[in-house]
Amino acid sequence: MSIKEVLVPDIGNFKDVEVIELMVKPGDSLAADDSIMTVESDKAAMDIPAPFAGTVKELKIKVGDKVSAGSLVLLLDAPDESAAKSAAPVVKSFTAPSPLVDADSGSGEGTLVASVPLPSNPAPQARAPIPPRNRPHPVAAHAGFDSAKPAHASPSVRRFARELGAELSRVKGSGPRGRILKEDVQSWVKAELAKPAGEAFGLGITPAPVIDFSQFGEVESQPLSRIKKLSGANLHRNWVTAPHVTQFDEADITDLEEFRKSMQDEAAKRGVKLTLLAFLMKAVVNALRAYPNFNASLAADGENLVLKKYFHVGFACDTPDGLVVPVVRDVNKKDVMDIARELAEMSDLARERKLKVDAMQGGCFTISSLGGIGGTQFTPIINCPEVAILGVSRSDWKPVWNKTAKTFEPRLMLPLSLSYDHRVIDGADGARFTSHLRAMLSDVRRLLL
Ligand code: CAO
Repeated sequence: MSIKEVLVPDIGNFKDVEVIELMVKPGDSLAADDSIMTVESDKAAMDIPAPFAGTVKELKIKVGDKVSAGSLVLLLDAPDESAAKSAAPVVKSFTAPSPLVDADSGSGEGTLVASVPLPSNPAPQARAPIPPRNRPHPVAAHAGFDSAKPAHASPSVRRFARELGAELSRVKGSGPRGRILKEDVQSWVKAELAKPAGEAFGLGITPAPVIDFSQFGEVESQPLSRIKKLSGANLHRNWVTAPHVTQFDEADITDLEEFRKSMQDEAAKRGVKLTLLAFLMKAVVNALRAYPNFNASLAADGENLVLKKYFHVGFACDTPDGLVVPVVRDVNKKDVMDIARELAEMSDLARERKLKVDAMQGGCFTISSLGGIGGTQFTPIINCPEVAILGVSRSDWKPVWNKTAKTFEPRLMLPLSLSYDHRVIDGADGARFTSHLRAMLSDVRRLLL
């Protein structure tokens, strides 16, 4: 081991720049490239890294000092090997500079943070000239995440904030001239983590008050089923993250119901209950083909839409333990009888808790039918990452103007509620999709095409 001097390296045209931050103190063990200090001119700030590993013996500068290339920074107790390396004519760390783009910087012009190790105090005869491209690259001193509120922070603090995912524009600086220090970032992250979930995401959701309901009357507490807990969390996330719009419509299913009933006996002979839901599945696939954006998911990067070439349709199934969504695969390749049989089998399995996990995966679109129960309309929650869901309510006989618009005819009308993710689907397409469905359902022959 020997005591080596660490000098300010060649920092280009910068002279008499101020030391604004010291990251080390006597006794600290440093690895090569660890940041020692940050210097700042009126235009830029840059970190000065340790040229080699060692223990800080003595600091020769303090915050506020002005330094230039060659100024003595500190004494480092370093292994003789490091010293020998640093004195070599070609310094190893100079051969592969890899400046990192400073993603926090909003200036957009050459905002690079130098992470290039620099030689500090090679013996004069061994000092290698520093090629300009290998000099530390300054970052704009006041470049911020949000240009409306510039963040004033050193490259190392920016890097630290980036590692923790902290937005510097939201951190209040306690350093000189409002500069953001590492401790400020730490405090900000701690405070964010302490906030209730909704608030931390910037939703400003007031936490629900804890109420003792027994003060108002007799109560009984029952644990939520595992399915309710899981689906509850997913429904909440889907409701909060996907901007929902619900499009309402009505389909005339008079002829469809007549046809379905006329087929009941034949279906029964094949051991099938031919349900409306099976026809709805066929109609939905037809509409998904016509409007492929509905058979899609947003990619995780939020930059792409993943269009699916398969047609797996889920259906909400009410079970004693809560809501599950079995998925009928390749609906486009099956006839209504097969679909009806599968719907019945899957519903039974779901209610007996025997449905396998993979039978609930891979859905492209979901149908939630409450028609067998009642209600006129409802707004279903999208089963993300799908982008739309069709709600079906109870059909009802209604007086509808006939084609001549002179008399009313009793028609069986089926209420439809299509909720869609407005990030992916525009209102016009939402209305086109339900109109397409209406056309399919009001003329059963179309379903065969
Ligand atoms: N309008 C009027 N009657 C309807 C109807 C509609 N839209 N849909 C079904 N029916 C009638 C049927 O004709 C049948 O009557 P019959 O027994 O006299 O023939 C009865 O309701 C039962 O219908 P079905 O056997 O076809 O079953 P279904 O399609 O109504 O239900 C299933 C199947 C799995 C969807 C249902 O059991 C279920 O779980 N529904 C609840 C779904 C749910 O909870 N959704 C909300 C999720 S939150 O978004």
